[in-house]
Amino acid sequence: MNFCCSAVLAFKDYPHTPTTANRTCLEARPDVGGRNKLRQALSIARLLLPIGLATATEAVDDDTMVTTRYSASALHFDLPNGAANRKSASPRKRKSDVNPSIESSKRQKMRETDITRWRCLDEKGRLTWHYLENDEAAAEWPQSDADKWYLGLDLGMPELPKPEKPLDAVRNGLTFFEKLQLPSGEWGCEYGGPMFLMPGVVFAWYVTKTPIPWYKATEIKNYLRARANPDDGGWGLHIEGESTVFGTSLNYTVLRLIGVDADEPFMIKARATLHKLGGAVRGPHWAKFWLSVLGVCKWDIVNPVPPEVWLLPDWVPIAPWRWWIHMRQVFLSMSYTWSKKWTCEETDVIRALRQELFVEPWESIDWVGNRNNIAEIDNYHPKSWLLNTANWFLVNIWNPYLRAEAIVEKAEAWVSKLVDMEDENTDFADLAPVNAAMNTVVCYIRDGPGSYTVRRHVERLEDALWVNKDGMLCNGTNGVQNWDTAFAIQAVMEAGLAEDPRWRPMLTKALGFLDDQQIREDCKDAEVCYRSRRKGAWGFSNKVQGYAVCDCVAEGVRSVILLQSTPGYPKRLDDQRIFDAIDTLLTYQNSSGACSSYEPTRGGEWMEALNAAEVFGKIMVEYEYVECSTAVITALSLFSQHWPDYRTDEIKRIKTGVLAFIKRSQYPHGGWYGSWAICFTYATMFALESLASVGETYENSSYAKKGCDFLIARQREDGGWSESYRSCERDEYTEHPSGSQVVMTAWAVIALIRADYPDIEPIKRGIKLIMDRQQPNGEWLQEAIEGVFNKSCMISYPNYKFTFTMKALGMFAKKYPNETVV
Ligand code: LAN
Repeated sequence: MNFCCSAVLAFKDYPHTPTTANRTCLEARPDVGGRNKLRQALSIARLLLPIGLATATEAVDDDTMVTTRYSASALHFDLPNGAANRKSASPRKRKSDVNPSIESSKRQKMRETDITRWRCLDEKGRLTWHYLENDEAAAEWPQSDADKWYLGLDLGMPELPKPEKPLDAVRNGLTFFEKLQLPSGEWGCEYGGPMFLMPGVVFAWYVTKTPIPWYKATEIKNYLRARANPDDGGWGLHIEGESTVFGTSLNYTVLRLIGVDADEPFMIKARATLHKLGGAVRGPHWAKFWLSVLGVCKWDIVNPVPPEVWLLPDWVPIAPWRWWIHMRQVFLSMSYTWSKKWTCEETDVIRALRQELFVEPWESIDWVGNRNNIAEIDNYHPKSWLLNTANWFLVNIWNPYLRAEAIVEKAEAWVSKLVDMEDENTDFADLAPVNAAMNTVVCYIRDGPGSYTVRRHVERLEDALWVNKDGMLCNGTNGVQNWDTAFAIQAVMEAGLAEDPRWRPMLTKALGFLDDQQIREDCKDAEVCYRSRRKGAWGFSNKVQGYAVCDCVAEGVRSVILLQSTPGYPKRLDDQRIFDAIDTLLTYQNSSGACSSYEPTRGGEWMEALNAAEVFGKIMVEYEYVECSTAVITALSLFSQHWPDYRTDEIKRIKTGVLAFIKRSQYPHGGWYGSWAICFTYATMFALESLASVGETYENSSYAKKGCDFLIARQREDGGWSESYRSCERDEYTEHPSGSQVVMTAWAVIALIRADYPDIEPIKRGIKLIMDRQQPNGEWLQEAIEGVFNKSCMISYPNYKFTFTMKALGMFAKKYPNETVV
């Protein structure tokens, strides 16, 4: 059995776990670009891009090519200018190539893009992908190492000397990782996982009649094929999950809208799965919403999303400003479109979808009766009796009898204003692609085709798209730039390598990026649109998105302080800018003591009873997070070492509050639940860091001891740790069936070293696993998915396999300088 097959078998329960087994190598390409040359190439490429787009527009058929339910027409894109010759010289294997269940004889019907023509453009941390159809443009703008790495192409990196000590492994890791640094100084990455994001983008394109170039349609199709469940052909909530109505109905619709024929075998298979699950009437609220926008469902099937809720006075306990920011922003634009009951133009493909997505004939569907019908597999968070009662009242009393025109107008106007403020504060990038797609639809309904707001939205949706070896996907945010860059800096610092001149240029560039990306101003009219202080903050991705996140501020300021206090680095941020960051950080403490993500908690946990999304848990309000709270106090501890007199009392208070929270949130088994990555291993690392920051370690703290014992008890035979995303869903530690994972092993090792675990042996075994998994070129390969949000949805952090592994190795090297391990 070859490795590809065994990888597929090993991940049977987790069918879409990416493996690198199917990466193939292209010839090494000479690196032609100097900085100026690159800049020149970028401007030529920018000039030439519209040409590519125009060709593409002509090449893409609209929905008229799919006329009947099972028409034989497939996605026949015309091949402009000899494109048939432009395939990559070496065949690029995609996941679908090793996946017999989705291999199709029809595959050759689909035109391939030439993988060597994709480029990721970095404009001060705004990352967008471009396909260079024109030979000259492609020659002028060569693929960078980072591009190649994102696309699964070989970088042609030489084998490095075999590491003798953990620090050698860090050096090798850095040698590779340095190649991936982008021109603005940050690291980029795919940020996929959720399978409900691309549908929003494609639906926004479709309803606004935005042409979809052939190369995008091709790569979206490739990606969805690669991510279809190998057993049943459907799609889940996220790439590792089982097929759901949510994932399958929306992604099937995406494929149809981009021109894929209903008759393709993989479409037939997906449809059969959807029908087995009961058809699209059994989708969750968000699926019903989108399908109604498209006119595939009727609006009667959607539970109410009344914009009137936005008219509630601020003191009302359920007023939307109190909700978790993602929920309120989604609710905001959704409520406008729901209120208008707006539906896009009816087309042949929409008519066809009405026949394809349901088990029963479309004309006989009881839309009202299916409002609360949801497939078990989708129903992660069933609606509460409170929400069901509220929905009943809205549908049967409020809407028909009490919803006066004047109230509706007022509510829609206020919601529309808030949408504008969100767009203005983010230059249309918006909080995340979910609300960006929905805001696009709002602007289209309100401002019409061709309006500036729609055009700018469409441009901005690009920021969340990504291309990897499997195809085109939509990222969870417009990137992970600040976050990954901060961790990269900290990994080198932990290893004690920052003063080594070899890494100075890389770190100086990274510092420059953080300098550039610090948010310098609060939002315009912040109180009106319920935004918090953000001056001096960093967001998760970049400055233009502009949402301060508690732990992103913490990791950002920590990295800046660390580097700026190391000899040989410029002082890019003066003291006042550091104080600005600290002032923002200090706004995050809740009355209970601990910290949340974007804002301090504004509403009670009981509001979860109004969670209408069904597919996610813990979504309605801000909670307190071990991860965010730890990041805050470790950053503040470092800050106080440098500026001991600044806001001393408040810093002391926040530290005390966080510590009490860490202690009371420890599980009886000794671990902590992680909300933003998987799961107990991740949060236990943070909790032990918190304890260590005040000197509580294995020897003197029962909490730290229990935390270490928890980890030690879960170490595997081979020295690694392996936690599955099921832990997040089930709230109990669950192993990943594919065996030890380097990222989790690194988290556990970091935790044990921080807590000063007395026995070096288990730590050494973990370190050995990390070193054994390192490739001869210094790289680590992708394993199972690392991140999570809202308990049920997983998300990838591809750079963690560099940043946390190197941090673990570096910390080990510092603590045990004479240990060789191998
Ligand atoms: C993220 C990504 C980063 C993450 C950390 C900084 C790691 C965390 O410590 C705090 C929370 C935060 C900022 C976070 C919040 C929720 C996000 C934005 C995401 C997980 C990325 C995608 C997700 C977002 C909610 C996806 C859209 C889905 C909805 C349910 C609206």
